[in-house]
Amino acid sequence: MKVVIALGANLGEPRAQVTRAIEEIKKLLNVITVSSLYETAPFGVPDSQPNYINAVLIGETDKKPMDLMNALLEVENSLGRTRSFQNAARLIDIDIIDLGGLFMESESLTLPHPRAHERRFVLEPWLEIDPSAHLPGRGPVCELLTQII
Ligand code: PH2
Ligand code: MG
Ligand code: MG
Repeated sequence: MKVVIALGANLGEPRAQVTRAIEEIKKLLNVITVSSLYETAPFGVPDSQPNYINAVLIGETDKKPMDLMNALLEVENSLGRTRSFQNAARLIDIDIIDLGGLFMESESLTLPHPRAHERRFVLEPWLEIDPSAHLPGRGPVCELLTQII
């Protein structure tokens, strides 16, 4: 199945952590395309947070959703991620945006990512590596981007 994964970091050495996370993800699945690294202003969180480094990758995997999510959580942990509160500044964040167009909602995983459509820091890197990207249930990524202020 095709998988779209977003990465973000805004503590420590964000560029190094995002790059290392991509290398670790290459050990878990067949990574096909990786976007550039984007420096972005913190979105939906206090302005006092440092800027983020964001990227998006597209890959191919046979893993089941929860298995993939748990493997990605292990990558986060191996890079030193700790959790205090939602949207707290972090060393690394790895989110599944879309997994083969699957819709699911459980306590620990919602697919597609429920807030991806409003996040420029996800849509812009995604569009860079897939000009015809489509977010299931929301529409073409190029159109979603025009709806964000
Ligand atoms: N992640 C968040 C909240 N806000 N803002 C930017 N620019 N980049 C992020 O990765 C990000 C965010 C929660 O996951
Ligand atoms: Mg996130
Ligand atoms: Mg996350």
